[in-house]
Amino acid sequence: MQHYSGFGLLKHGLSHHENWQRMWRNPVPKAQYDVIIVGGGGHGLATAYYLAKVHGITNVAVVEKGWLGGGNTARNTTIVRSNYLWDEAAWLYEHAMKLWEGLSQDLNYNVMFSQRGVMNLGHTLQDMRDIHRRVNANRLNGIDGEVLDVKQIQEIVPHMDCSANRRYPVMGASWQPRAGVARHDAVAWGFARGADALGVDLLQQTEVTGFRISGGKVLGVETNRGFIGAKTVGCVAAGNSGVLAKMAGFKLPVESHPLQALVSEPMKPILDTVVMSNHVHGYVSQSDKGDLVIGAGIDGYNGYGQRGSYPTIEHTLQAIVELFPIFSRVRMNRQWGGIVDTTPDACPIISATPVGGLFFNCGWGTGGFKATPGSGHVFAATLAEGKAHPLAAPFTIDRFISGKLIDEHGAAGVAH
Ligand code: FAD
Ligand code: PYC
Repeated sequence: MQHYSGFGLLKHGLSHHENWQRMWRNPVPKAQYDVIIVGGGGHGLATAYYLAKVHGITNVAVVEKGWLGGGNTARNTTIVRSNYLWDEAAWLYEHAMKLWEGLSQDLNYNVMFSQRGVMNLGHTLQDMRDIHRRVNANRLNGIDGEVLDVKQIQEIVPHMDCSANRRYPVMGASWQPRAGVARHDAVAWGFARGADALGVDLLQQTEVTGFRISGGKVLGVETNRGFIGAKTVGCVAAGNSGVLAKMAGFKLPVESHPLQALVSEPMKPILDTVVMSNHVHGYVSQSDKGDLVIGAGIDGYNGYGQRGSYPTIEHTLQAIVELFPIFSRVRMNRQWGGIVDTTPDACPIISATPVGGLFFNCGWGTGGFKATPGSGHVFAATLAEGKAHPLAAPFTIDRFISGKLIDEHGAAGVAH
């Protein structure tokens, strides 16, 4: 790290940020790659990075219609946890958690992973039964988890209203100490820089408009910059996955919905953990800048607009004020939305498809940021080997035919 004197700080503060080195190249697309990744969000960039780093496959392009990390990666509220109920999901998210724990060192880029703990509140007897069950299941899988009583909750979050006379009184919570938040942009930039340094071409402003398929096998992608050939194509396009599948001639069991978030004006530090409530239905943390970062569930209708409806904003803020009456006069600064791709069992799809050489990694819905390194890691292995990584194997599209669903609606944290 560079240290500046007071004068140096002033000089750099007033400079015009000239002659900064680019973090990655701006290459012209090659005619042919070994692997094309469609979608330059965190998952796509992580996939490219691990393809190059772990599997030595460097003739790779990431094709992004906008700018790197500008989709859900830039729009999410950065909660990272691994406290899922069923073994298959818990193993996948815990794999990601272990990668998070070494990610800044691995990328040599500070992703500001802050393990400040995540609390999931219970407001009814059934909530508490579910919490006990999930924490027990987590512990059996070696994942940290505790059940907190009201007194323990108040010690961690003294400003939350835990009085017994609330409409939905807080009765307890699950608590994952290793969970927390990370800096979303830095995650995309760190993976992008790492992938570029290993030879991956990052192609921005390059939109996939179709697939060239012959004899049931993918030959490459049609784009607004022309055809680009590849032996293998991996689609990691979140809310646009259904659109891409349609281009390839099949249907995915995903629905795209708006998911909104809000940030308040910055305040002095008041909340140093993450609080989520499925039941009252809102969640809140405080960013390093001081804003309250707030969200809830999806808007109920399907759509590709990156915004959302007013009733969801009102409902979300009602929930936060129900939990934290002390925040009732805090002003909201910004609101935005992303497009999330939800599946019937609230679990992702990491899978081969009916088209040879074409794979999809999607369906992360409202909760894929936390999986970013793990998703990229197992998808890279899946693309490199041409068959599912063991941790990805339960998440193929076949489960919607066989019925072997992994229902994680309870652990999803926000409704969808
Ligand atoms: P994206 O970042 O969306 O990347 C997909 C990319 O594909 C986009 O950049 C898009 O432009 C590109 N693309 C699409 N179509 C094409 C095409 N035809 N050609 C080329 N490129 C294309 N998850 C959590 O774990 N914790 C949270 O706290 C959390 N909060 C959230 C809050 C909000 C408001 C939202 C919207 C989401 C939240 N999520 C959260 C979910 C999380 O953001 C996503 O699951 C995750 O970021 C998905 O990453 P991705 O890289 O797959 O998608
Ligand atoms: O999956 O933990 C989560 C989450 C929080 C906010 C949105 N998704």
